[in-house]
Amino acid sequence: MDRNGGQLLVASLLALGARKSFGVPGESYLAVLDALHDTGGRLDYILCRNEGGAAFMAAAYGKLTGQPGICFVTRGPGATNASIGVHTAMQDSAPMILFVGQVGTDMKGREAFQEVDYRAVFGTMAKWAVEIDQVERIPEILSRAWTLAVSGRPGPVVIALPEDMLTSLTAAAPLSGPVEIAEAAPSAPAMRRLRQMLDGAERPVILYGGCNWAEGSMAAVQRFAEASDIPVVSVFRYQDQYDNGSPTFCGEAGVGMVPSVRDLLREADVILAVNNRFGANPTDGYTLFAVPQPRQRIVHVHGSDLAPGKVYRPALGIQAGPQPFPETLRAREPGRSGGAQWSADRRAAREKGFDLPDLPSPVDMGKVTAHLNAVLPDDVILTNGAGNFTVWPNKFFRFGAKARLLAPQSGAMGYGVPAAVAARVAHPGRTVVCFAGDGDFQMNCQELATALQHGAQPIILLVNNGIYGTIRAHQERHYPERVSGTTMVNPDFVALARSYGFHAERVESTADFPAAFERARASKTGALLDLVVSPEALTPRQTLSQMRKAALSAKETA
Ligand SMILES: Cc1ncc(C[n+]2csc(CCOP(=O)(O)OP(=O)(O)O)c2C)c(N)n1
Ligand SMILES: [Mg+2]
Repeated sequence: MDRNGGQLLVASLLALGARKSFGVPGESYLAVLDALHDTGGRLDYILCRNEGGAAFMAAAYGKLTGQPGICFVTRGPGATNASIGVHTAMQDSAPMILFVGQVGTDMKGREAFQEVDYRAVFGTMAKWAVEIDQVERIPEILSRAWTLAVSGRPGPVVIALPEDMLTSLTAAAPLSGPVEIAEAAPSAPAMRRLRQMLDGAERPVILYGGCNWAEGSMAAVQRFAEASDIPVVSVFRYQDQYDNGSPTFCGEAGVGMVPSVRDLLREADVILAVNNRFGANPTDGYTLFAVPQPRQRIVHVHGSDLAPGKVYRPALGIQAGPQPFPETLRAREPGRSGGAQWSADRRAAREKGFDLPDLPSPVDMGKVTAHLNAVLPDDVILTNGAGNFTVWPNKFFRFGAKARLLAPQSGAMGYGVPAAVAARVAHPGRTVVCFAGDGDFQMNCQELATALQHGAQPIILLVNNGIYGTIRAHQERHYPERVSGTTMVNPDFVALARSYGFHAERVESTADFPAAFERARASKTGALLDLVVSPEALTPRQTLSQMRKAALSAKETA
């Protein structure tokens, strides 16, 4: 039976196990849309309002489920809108496949209408960027793309689909089953060497990252860390993968790294780094460890052979995935660590960090977050984009073993709302709470329509301070009293959310929050709470005025 390229593509995606996709339509891939029609929703197409939102949803879906998030967008304008999701999936090491329409092969290379050279544009942003020129090769390239997206260091793949290729007929058979990949397991000699190094260590630390953990394998890391008395630190925005209630958990090596985490990594003698990459945030801008030869002995365990040795020469590199590796860990003898007191001090410092002063704000986000910690279910999913407000879900929420955080390592504003919609698509029964700044929210608030259309509405907590707070803070520190480009005139967020069918309320005091939150949770339509927050309360411990004053007096003394 002959099929066209669109049908072959959709049949192959179904065989691989894809059930959800996110996209914005375009005339460049009508054959795919037509084939989706035939699936009767078996491959669901979540119709989004902007390709940036669609690509963020796919990136978040991949991060949450471990299956590639599938995204369909049109040529040039659609593809360039979607690029933010590709970049974010790459920095997050999250599996994703972006399908992009392409001009017909008869026009290519002429700068035809909406033409883009996808290999050139996405070549350095994605794990792989490819164009399918022959319809028969759709199954081969899809199989390779899916395998690449989920294996080694997971990440995004971009596939361009020339229009005439999609409408060509072929007798080629679609793929017939999913891709199954057994992760690399560590060798016995490598584990013996690791054992020697840990036995000889006085101040070992476990640093982990990545989103492709299984619950059982992280539980094995936790058992090992607890039995061996080794402190555990997460890289930027992966603190949800470890039970924060474990006495071994010492915090997140992320933006705004607290001194106790910085000291822990700086003073460590052996760092067992598992499934993470050494980006700028966990290394405090590449200052914590000497490049390329750190004083700390780094054992870098990663499923990709390209990870160990990137930036830092490891004392030992082990190619092993986050599933098989922890199962092979055997606890050190108790009391082996000479640094038990040292790590206990760091943990105590983390705990102290939860004591916050009252914030100078109508709604005090410290108290709001403490309330949420108490009332949210164990398997809650939190999401956020970028801005100072992220300190609340990222630094002040305690993630249990089942709670998840969808937050971009790329620091992309606008991720939180689409990620929350994707989380509701993936897990309709779970509570999903999006923290959004007023600037952050407005990057993708049009996706409330996507949420409405697909019955995938989250609860949105809008931290409304009227400013692009992060940038204002930098501004006051470097150019005090010279406000430029950081004050917003905002819409009526309550009216906006209601127009999308959401329950919405403005919350003007901390005392009003618990009841408003209960109404939000009870709402079947999703909810937005517009939280009135003072721009002064931009950080948990320093006000905007204090930043400005400190910068002015530093200028005077200079
Ligand atoms: C897509 C994107 N554009 C711009 C930035 C730069 N940026 C980082 S934080 C920020 C301000 C965020 O403002 P808001 O969401 O209101 O949060 P607040 O800092 O006020 O809490 C900006 C503009 C970014 N990270 N991502
Ligand atoms: Mg703001």
